[in-house]
Parts: sequence; structure tokens; C-alpha cells
Amino acid sequence: MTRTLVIIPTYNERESLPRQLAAVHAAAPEVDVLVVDDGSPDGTGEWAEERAQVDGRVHVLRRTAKNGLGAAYLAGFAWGLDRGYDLLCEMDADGSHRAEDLPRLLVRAADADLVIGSRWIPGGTVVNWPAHRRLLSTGANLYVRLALGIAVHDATAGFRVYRAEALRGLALGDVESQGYCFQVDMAWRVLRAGGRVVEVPITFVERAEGESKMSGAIIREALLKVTVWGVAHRARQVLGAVRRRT
Ligand SMILES: Nc1nc2c(ncn2[C@@H]2O[C@H](COP(=O)(O)OP(=O)(O)O)[C@@H](O)[C@H]2O)c(=O)[nH]1
Ligand SMILES: [Mg+2]
Repeated sequence: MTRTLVIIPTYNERESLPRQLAAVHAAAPEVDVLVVDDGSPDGTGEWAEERAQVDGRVHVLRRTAKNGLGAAYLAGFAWGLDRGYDLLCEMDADGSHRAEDLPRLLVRAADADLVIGSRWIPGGTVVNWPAHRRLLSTGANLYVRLALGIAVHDATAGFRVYRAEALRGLALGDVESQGYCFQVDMAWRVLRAGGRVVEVPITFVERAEGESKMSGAIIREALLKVTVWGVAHRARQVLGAVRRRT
């Protein structure tokens, strides 16, 4: 039997997490959930601990400082790989990633190393986003596709399933990216390792409660790093072509 772990990073999601957790287990009763809380002052971590006491499928990793989404996921991956899960999922607490889409993603993991729940392929969409948020996301993804020369249409998406074997093959200790850049970084690593990435259309619903932790710094980091990776990648391609000719 395939063992699946859904990792949900949280920072001040006391209002959203209970509903998201219930929705996940309604859609996929057999999965385990790991909440990775970064010391939320609103009591999210305490609430999750209480759930874990009464529901054996719920686990909690409590960290003391808000260290960003990337660091939280890396800690969650390490926890799940240590315990022998076959599939490791990324999912937000705020309800943007609909639990009813999860089973479709899990099915596709049978023939992929990374399954991305994609907003920007036919059948995918975003609900409750103003035009500027849409433009930022589609523009960023176009830039990623051109800069890195990859065929992924939603590389910044955070609703994902990784095959544990694929994660084991990556040097996760080197990953320093945060925010959206973390997602691009991980997809890029899977592809460079020869892994197969597939996209499944999802409906992304902007959060109704709590606050987004997105910031200008997160966007700047992504832009800068993707540019550096793209330039390095092209330089390697050019060098390779020159070497083959001489
Ligand atoms: N543990 C942890 N979770 C975080 C951190 N930043 C964001 N999150 C969680 O990551 C998920 C996505 O964050 P959100 O603010 O909704 O980002 P957005 O959807 O891009 O606006 C939510 O579940 C947040 O609670 C962090 O520094 N640490
Ligand atoms: Mg959100």
C-alpha cells in the first residue's frame, strides 16, 4: 500500500487549518498529515497538537521561529523521508488548495516524480484574484519558462506531490530558496535530475480568512535567482556546444 504524507506549513492559520484538515481527510481518508508550524502566536501549533492527540493520522512539527516556507517544507520532507512515506505532498493551510483536487494529483504520481496542481494549463483557474495578482503569476511563470527553457506552466505553484524516491535523489541540504522561488527551485532540481514532472489542472481559491505572507522580498528573490539559474544554464549549454565542436 502507498503511504502518503500531506505536509501543511502554517503561520497564524488558526482560523483556516481546522477546515483544511477536515477537508483533506474527507477527500483522502487514508493520508497522514504533518502540520509544520513556525511558532504561530495565534495558537495554530497548540490546536494542531490537540488534534494529533485524538487523530493518529495527524502529526505536528513545531519550530520556534518563522523561517519561511522553504525551510518548513524541507523539515517536513526530512520528517517524512525518515518515516518511509512513499509520496510527500505540499499543501497550503488557507483553503486555496482544494482538498477535492488532491486525489487526482495522487493518482498521477504513479507515473511521475513530481505532480504539480497547475492554475495555468487548460482546465486550471484562479478564483478571487484581482487582475494584478493574475498578471504577476502568469508573467512570473512565463519568465521562468523562458529563462530556464522548461515546459512547466505553473512552476511557482505550491500544491504538489513528490515521489519520495525523487526527493531522496536531490541534494535537499543545498536548497536555500524561500517562497515562490522554493517551488521553482524544486521543480528545476527534479527536471535536472532527469525526473518526470506532470501538471494537473486545479482551481485555486484565494484565502477567505487570515493574511497572505507574500511580500516584495519574496518576488525579488524569485526574479533574481531564476535569472542567475537561467544564465548559468545557457552558459553550460554554450560551453557544451563549443566543446563538442572542438
Ligand atoms: N511554517 C511556515 N509556514 C508558512 C510561512 N510562510 C507562509 N506559511 C504558510 O504557507 C502557506 C501559504 O502561505 P500564504 O501566506 O497563503 O501565501 P500565498 O498563498 O502565496 O499568499 C500557508 O499555509 C501559510 O500559513 C513560514 O514562514 N513558516
Ligand atoms: Mg495563500
